[in-house]
Amino acid sequence: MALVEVKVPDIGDFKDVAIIELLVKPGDTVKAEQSLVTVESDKASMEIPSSAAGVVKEVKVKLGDKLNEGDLIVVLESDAAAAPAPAAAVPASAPAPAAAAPAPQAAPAPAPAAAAAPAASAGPVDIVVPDIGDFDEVAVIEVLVKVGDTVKTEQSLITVESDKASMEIPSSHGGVIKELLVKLGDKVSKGTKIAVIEATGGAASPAPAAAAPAPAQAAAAPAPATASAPATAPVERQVPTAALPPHEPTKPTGKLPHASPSIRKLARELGVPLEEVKGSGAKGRITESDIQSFVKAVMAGTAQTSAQKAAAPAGGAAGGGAFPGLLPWPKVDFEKFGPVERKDLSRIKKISGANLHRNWVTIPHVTNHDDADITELEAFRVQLNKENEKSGIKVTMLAFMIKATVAALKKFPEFNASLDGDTLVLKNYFHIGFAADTPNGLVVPVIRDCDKKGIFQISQEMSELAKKARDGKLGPADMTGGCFSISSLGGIGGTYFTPIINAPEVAIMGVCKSQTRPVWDGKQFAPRLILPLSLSWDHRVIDGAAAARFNVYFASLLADFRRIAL
Ligand code: CAO
Repeated sequence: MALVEVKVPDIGDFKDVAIIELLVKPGDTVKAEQSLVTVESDKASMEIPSSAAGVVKEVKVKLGDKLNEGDLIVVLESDAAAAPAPAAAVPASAPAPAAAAPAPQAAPAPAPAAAAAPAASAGPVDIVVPDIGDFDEVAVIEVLVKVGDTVKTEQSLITVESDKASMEIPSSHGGVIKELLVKLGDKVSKGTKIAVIEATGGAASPAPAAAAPAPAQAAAAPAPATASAPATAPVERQVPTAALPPHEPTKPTGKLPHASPSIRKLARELGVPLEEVKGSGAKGRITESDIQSFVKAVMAGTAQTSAQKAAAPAGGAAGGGAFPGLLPWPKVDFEKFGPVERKDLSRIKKISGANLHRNWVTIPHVTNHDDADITELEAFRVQLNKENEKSGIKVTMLAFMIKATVAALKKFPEFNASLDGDTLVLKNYFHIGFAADTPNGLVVPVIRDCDKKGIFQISQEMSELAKKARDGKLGPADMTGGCFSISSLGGIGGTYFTPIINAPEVAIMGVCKSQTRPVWDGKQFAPRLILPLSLSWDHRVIDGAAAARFNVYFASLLADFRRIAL
């Protein structure tokens, strides 16, 4: 075992570049060529690999440190007999030290060759990929300009990326882009023609600005190659091996999201539009956990990519998407018709809206309406509250409905289920959710194990959860695990409505305000207190007959609560 010092290799013109990511810590076992840190300039970012394999003994740098060639990064305990020569930063397999520097540099070539080179007259000029060190066959991941754009000398035209670094390739001339010869996914090397520019005047340089000159080249005057005749081999176009995800920006954004090459690669593999991910790292840098959170949010339906929004039938600019032929959402200049105010949807509304929308369009809903005669139950409830005035616990009809729901779920188990692909998951627990109206929007807290709780305990928990909901203090644990939900508008009014199923549940009971109505008892019309019921159910799981039976049974329990004990 020997101690090996791993230093920054020849990184060309990369000078004083800041460390933005530490990729190893003491105790880590690293392989040769494994990335140790990521450094970044304003035009490029790169990972610096280890020159040897071993166990990290000491990390000699920290976030924000500025690195230069030869700086010590880590000390490894290694089997290697002697410290090998520093690995080339990019690509790791660089054959010769002079060529090793991939050299994405902090800024484009400091002095465009224009100053030293003979002035060129205005006219079409081929813009080629300059000497970018050992970067060979690197993929174009962003095209920053389009035909017709006016660009300045040194303005970035495309971004290229290898597995360890990404860099922007600047234009050697200013002018108007006449032709764009590369597209996303193309592989480019030194000399690849990127564009034809109608140069704007004599200031144009005949030599491509070096994106990343190796030190030797930087020191010497650049060789005067003619812009229209790339010095190196003809352009080799390649079809990308893997299809680029559809979100990949095809129009210039002018700004590459702040992320290391490995994060970009991860995002591409997962189809994550990196420009839509919010970075939590230093200076908004996108980290792996940002990507994970983004993917989780999209999968959970709490966030949408802009492509999904555009495809959405409501609120999005474009129609179609999952519903081809659907008209786009109308874009109306409301101000034309009168004064308006704009207010962002609350966080709860955004989250519940996305969930409700998904549930509405993906579940084949049917709603059965029915009535329950709660005359006796209401009298009992009023009496109960009178007797227990001092307890501070007020019993509302909802608590009775929760108990009746448990009994109905026991009798009709397919209502206490969730679909998992083609499998029905039948639950042997009874957690009931209730919709609560809060100043910020609708939430559905869940009361657990309602089969094991009495009316008073349910009433108490309900009032605590409703308060927590109104105060915006419900946590995820308060709102998950529900089997069936009840949405009660009874304290407000209405007759019947169509509640939306709270997926992955398969049914929801909506109730409106009870009213005294004349009901024929066989001999005469008698005044009875009638509670309107609206049961929405998932037709993939439940049939209409079962739904009607559920309602009839539920209503019979409320009509004579003693039946619950049967
Ligand atoms: N018929 C007649 N009166 C009813 C009733 C019914 N079905 N349900 C409740 N009431 C009465 C209560 O008895 C109470 O009367 P008093 O003040 O005279 O005692 C009053 O209405 C208010 O009740 P409440 O709403 O405070 O209590 P609750 O237990 O019925 O409901 C809660 C609690 C949190 C569910 C409710 O406040 C709420 O937020 N409801 C809205 C749910 C909702 O928004 N659903 C729609 C979802 S779909 O968009």
